[in-house]
Amino acid sequence: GTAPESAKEAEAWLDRHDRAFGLFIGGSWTKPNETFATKNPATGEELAQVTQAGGDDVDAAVRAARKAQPGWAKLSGHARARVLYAIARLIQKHSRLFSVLETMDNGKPIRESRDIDIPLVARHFYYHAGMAQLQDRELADREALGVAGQIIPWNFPLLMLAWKVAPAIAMGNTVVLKPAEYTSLTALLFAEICDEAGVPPGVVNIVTGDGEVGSAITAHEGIDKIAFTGSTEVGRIIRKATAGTGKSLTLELGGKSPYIVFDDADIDSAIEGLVDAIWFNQGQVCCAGSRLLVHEPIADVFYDKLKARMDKLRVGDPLDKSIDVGALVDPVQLDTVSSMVASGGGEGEVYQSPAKLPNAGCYYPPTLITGMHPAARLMQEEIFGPVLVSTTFRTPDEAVALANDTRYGLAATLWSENLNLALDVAPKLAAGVVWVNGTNMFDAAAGFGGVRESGFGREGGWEGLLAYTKPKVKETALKPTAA
Ligand code: TXE
Repeated sequence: GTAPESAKEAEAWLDRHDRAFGLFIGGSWTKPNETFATKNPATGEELAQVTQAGGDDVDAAVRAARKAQPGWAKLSGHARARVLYAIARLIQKHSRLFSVLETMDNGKPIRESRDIDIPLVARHFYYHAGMAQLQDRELADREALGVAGQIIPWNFPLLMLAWKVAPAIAMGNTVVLKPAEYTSLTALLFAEICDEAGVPPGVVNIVTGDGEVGSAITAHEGIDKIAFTGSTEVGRIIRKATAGTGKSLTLELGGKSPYIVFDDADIDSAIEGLVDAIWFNQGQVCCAGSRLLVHEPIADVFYDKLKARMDKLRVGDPLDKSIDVGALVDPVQLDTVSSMVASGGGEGEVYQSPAKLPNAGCYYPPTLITGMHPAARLMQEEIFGPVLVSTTFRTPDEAVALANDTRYGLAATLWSENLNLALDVAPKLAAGVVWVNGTNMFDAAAGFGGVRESGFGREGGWEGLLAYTKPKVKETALKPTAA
């Protein structure tokens, strides 16, 4: 076909599966059934057919996970660690296939999937392999929760899978994971390497399909914990659905994270940071620095430089290694973004990158909207696209007030060369993570998560690990001691 050289391996993998996928349950594949198309958003072409799981499938997956759980938890931490190391190594071995497939299914630039997503996935499994061993001694008083139901979004398909699966199985849980309906392919490839890595049947189960499948997982009585990343709206539905059940819950939801630039900031670095904050992954990032707050004295200079930088962004075919901004995930998402700008952009001054967009595909130009009232709809609502909204501030107190004027609280970024100012402002920002003179810094060892309507619970690090455990029931009864 017309596939570029770099896509050949991924195309061959799809062909090997006759471009139709079943579900991965109890270590084996079901026949493709009730399938729907997953498309390449950069071209609109269908990549493969993916199964819409039914209630019975979810039930079968939960039963497989339940059956496998005691045996998996009974292994030593060291034995589980070996499996996680094997997963990490196989991710690295097949990293080219994973990155190309991710880019084809999601639309993100290959530079990002190759240099960020997939390496972070491998690191997440390496890190949690190390953590698994702690259960032999340091964490001997904690045990697995049981079966985790994990529902993930489409913006970082394999990375979100890693954030969910690695800590869960490290601690002896088994999982039923549902990828987002736009981006199931790397999760299915992951299922294949599980086998190769020696993951016992039933420890990792992958069921594909839409929100109906997600709600069947949420409602299933055989599940002990739900971990969800996605929209605040669905997070609310899941919280209600799990209320009054014994299920544990962690939610990682939307954001409208402030990006504050003080007048003494290193402006060029702050602008490079901003490119990363809002145009990385076409702005489809929960912690995107999507609300720019600029100190008034530098506002004109800053906006001019930012526009000049926007003019240089290369928008286009995500498989092209020189591309900065690729395609949005789906025509629905493109429509959401463009109608939000069409209806709300008039409240400010809109500047769009002059890049020539490809004719086909879900492309939207990098966009800056300045002079926004803090209460404007686009200043308050998550756009989840390459659209930056902005206003100015006069004092640090005003910057803090504007930054916190949101129902969300996932991340915040601030730029200043004045250490005293930075250390004064950072703790006042209501956010799960605050980055100073940098942005989008992720590490498997650092817990990530939000406050307020951005959700609760942390993923990664110590807290993320403990969220998949409970205190171990001690079998030795306490004897009353002589007074
Ligand atoms: O998310 P959904 P969508 C935001 C972003 C975006 C908007 C809509 O603003 O524009 O959400 O995106 C599953 N019970 N974010 O509609 O629906 C669904 O199948 C259980 C922010 O894609 O939340 C998918 O697997 N599960 C975000 C997952 O939930 C249900 C990332 C997420 O999809 C369900 C994604 C239900 N009732 C979107 N309904 C972030 N914070 O990173 C759907 N799902």
